[in-house]
Amino acid sequence: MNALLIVDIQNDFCPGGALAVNEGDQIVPFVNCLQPHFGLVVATQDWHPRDHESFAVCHNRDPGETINLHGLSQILWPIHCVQESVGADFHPDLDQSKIDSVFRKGTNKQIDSYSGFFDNGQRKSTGLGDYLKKRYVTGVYVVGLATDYCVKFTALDARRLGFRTFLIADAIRGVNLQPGDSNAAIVEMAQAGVTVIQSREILSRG
Ligand code: VGL
Ligand code: ZN
Repeated sequence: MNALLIVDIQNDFCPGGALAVNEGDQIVPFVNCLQPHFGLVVATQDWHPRDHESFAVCHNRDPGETINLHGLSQILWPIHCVQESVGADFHPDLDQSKIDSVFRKGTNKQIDSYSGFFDNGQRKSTGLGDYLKKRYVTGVYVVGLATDYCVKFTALDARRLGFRTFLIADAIRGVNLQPGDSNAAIVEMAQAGVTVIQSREILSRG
């Protein structure tokens, strides 16, 4: 069985949001069209406590700076995706009716979690890997935000866990703190064994 994995399509990552990704909202129609083509649809949701230590304000620093956070390198972000806030909600146009389960991440204030499977220290699992394996998922198709962070680490972990992993390139967008970050992320995923495809390759088959 193949699963569509929708990564962090939340208001704060879309234009107007706290950590807006350029054109982040433009993937929503593609993602909605893709959903009926999958036996299982799962979403991840960045879900931070308001004092999360990935937030620059917690350290009197500016967003974009990098610090050592409890032993891990951490890019500091604007306050985003605070639990129960509108910014943490899924984009209003995202079809949620076909989502079988939502996995929330970034809930421990001491450690960030880009991947939908594990925190950035690979210490704690969200349960997503076991959830997929229990449902006999062998192929994982990744879409969402942002290409150079949560999409990348989710796809790399999916591959590492042994799933056939696909990246739907026209259904992702990146932050690009540095120009070219998203393209570099796609190359890194491809080199790790992730197959890069376009949504029409799915939409054109039954
Ligand atoms: C993300 C930065 C911080 C993402 C989440 O969803 O890619 N990026 N938190
Ligand atoms: Zn976050």
